[in-house]
Amino acid sequence: MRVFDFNRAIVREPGASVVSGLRADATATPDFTGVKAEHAAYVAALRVAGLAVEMLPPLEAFPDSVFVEDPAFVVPEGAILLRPGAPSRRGETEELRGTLERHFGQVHALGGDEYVDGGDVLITPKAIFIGLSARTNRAGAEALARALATFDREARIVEAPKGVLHLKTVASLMDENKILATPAMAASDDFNGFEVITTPNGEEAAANALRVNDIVLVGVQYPRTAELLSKVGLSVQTLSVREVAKLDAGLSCMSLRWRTAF
Ligand code: CIR
Repeated sequence: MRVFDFNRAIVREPGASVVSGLRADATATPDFTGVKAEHAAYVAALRVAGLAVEMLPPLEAFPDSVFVEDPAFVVPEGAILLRPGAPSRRGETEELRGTLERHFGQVHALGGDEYVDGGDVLITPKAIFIGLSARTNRAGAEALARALATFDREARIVEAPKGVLHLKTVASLMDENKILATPAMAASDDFNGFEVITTPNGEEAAANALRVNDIVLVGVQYPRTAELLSKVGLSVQTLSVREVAKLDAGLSCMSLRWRTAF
């Protein structure tokens, strides 16, 4: 089984409050109808790729809760309830607990001063990379690494480049041996042993792409990246992420994905 083979996903419908979500550029206000349309197209793409998608109801009290990847991390062996680094997002974790307990026999949790956003956790066949960022601290990364070790999963703690939201803002797995990364991330030694494909100038935001089964989802506004990926033999499907990008989000953020035996 490849780490990007999935048959299940959890997503959360965006609420109208999504337009008040956290973002670095407060002048770029997303449009609710646009976010809903992008989310619906994303869910449709996951279903076409073969995933059974469970859609959770919107949570108006948590504007960023559509980015369901951040409050948890899942692998087929179990789930880990994370503690998002942004105070406004912490309550999202509890809102996921029941759903994850229904799907997974083992559910771990972080505690105390341990903070991790799922956007900082990149699964690869070699290791699960945990990026230290403004959202993910060392105590959180180490606690997550210990939880993953109980599933016999090896974690590797790295630094996300300064000024980016998450590790997966700047890197994503394309196949067993290929990583798509921004030039800043590609310049680190973290992905030694992988073939690193660098995002073209001006398309750095394309680095938050998503490999799902046999396809790679890429933002439609990044045509040069899509072409680059097609040229190395990947099956690319483009989706609009114009509105969610205004919330510093991309394609990995909107689902939790895993594979079950049934
Ligand atoms: C936030 O700042 O938390 C949200 N506006 C965006 C979260 C994006 N999540 C992700 O990349 N995993």
